[in-house]
Amino acid sequence: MKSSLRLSDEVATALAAGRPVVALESTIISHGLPRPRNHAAALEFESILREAGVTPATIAVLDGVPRIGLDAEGVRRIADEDLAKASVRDLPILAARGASGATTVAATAHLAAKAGIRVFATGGLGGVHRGASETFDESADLSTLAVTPITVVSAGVKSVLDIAATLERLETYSVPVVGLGTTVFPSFWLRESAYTLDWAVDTAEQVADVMAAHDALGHTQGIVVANPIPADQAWQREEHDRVLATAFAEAEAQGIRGKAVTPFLLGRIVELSEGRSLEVNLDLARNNVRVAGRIAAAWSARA
Ligand code: PSU
Ligand code: MN
Repeated sequence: MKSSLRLSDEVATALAAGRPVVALESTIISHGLPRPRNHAAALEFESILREAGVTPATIAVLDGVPRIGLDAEGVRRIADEDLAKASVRDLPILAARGASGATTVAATAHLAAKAGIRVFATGGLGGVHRGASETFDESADLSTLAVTPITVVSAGVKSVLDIAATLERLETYSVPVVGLGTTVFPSFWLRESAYTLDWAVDTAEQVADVMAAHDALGHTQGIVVANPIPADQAWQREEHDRVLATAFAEAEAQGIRGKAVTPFLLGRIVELSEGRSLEVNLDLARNNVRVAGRIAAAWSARA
């Protein structure tokens, strides 16, 4: 059975030398962004890091092997193939069957932490879905961060989720949440939400300080860095509210459930906004990748 992690040479060398490494997820590529932009985005996220002197580690399961750092063929596969959306619980099944999957925030964080990577960039974190008190639909992203020592940079969570409940769960799980330059929790395409955070940090070095203190206390949870999209790149609020309401109503009417909810909503939101949400999604993801690169550099500088 093929089950052990396979690190690319580039990632293994960088980690062994204590150089900065940032993990990148593959579900955002396979299920969160439309083809063919998804392939360009996967390559661009990696090159943003390389240009900053940071090694990218895009993570996916290919033919049963959890891969930490993909070659060009691996990046093409996560963009072009119809891969399963793989959370932590799917990893042993993919491994046992020699199957492939695109890893969610949960599965990416889990595998990255096992490989010794401390910083991870994504677009938006999964969370508690609206109506979860009936459906129990809460992303394993949250329960995984409760037990996974990695710092995740995200633009908050989408307002299709129950943001208040998501923040409550992160509190329950003792996962620190810090806003970068703000105490207003961002909602993915928008800089704001109705919810505030207790703590803001202003620099990547301050995030590294929190990580070091977290370790010194023996804490093993993840840390969430909420990074709002720059104001000039945010989505226009009226269109955002209108499109989300429509997409949400369609998901309800069509009875979309479980792990299909997030990809369905993201896909419909891109269509309903005639691609405008996609540009915002790409901008916020690029911005998170840049910030994660700076945090990884600050972290490796203190080792
Ligand atoms: N949020 C986005 N884009 C995404 C996702 C979340 O803006 O592509 C993906 C991430 O991979 C996240 C997953 O881990 O959706 C959460 O899915 P679920 O709610 O089924 O746990
Ligand atoms: Mn779910």
